[in-house]
Amino acid sequence: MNQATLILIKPDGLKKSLTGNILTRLSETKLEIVAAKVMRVSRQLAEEHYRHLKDKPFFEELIKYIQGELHNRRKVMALVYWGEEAIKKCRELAGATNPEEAEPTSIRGAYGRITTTGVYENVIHVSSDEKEAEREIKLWFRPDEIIVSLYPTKETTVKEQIVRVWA
Ligand code: IDP
Ligand code: MG
Repeated sequence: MNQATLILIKPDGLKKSLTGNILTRLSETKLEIVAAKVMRVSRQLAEEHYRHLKDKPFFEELIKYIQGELHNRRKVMALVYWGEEAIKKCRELAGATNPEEAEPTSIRGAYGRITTTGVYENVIHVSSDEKEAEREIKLWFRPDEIIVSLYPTKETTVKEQIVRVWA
């Protein structure tokens, strides 16, 4: 069954120059990259992305982490991978949430760490099921940023919107 999953290379992954390494590992899956971008993460996006963890004691630290404030790297690389069993394959390669419990050869096992303030810096995000993948992909990407048609779209007229174009 073909699935889509959101992958984020988190700010620690970018700071540690792991982008190439992580993409190489993910290419083992033979999945297709159907969207990719480097972007800043607003507080609103961070809170929405991690809304299921809102009541956790590490929530505030987690928001700072994904926004890049712990690593002085205010960006993430966001990608959508698509293909057969995409979620399972990418979750397996990523490894367990806690980097100390993750398989040593998994991405998180090899490169993650637990900070002294308690958030798991685990280098990569992978959606955990199809419902979460859909919610997250719609949160991080507009339909026209993805080269395949994953979910239903509609056309709408946006009036008086200010957009930036090349000068
Ligand atoms: P996942 O990233 O493996 O799907 P989630 O439970 O969705 O795990 O948690 C999102 C992120 O929050 C994790 O990747 C990790 O960075 C952080 N996190 C989750 N649980 C803990 C915890 O118990 N302590 C510290 N950080 C955590
Ligand atoms: Mg999760």
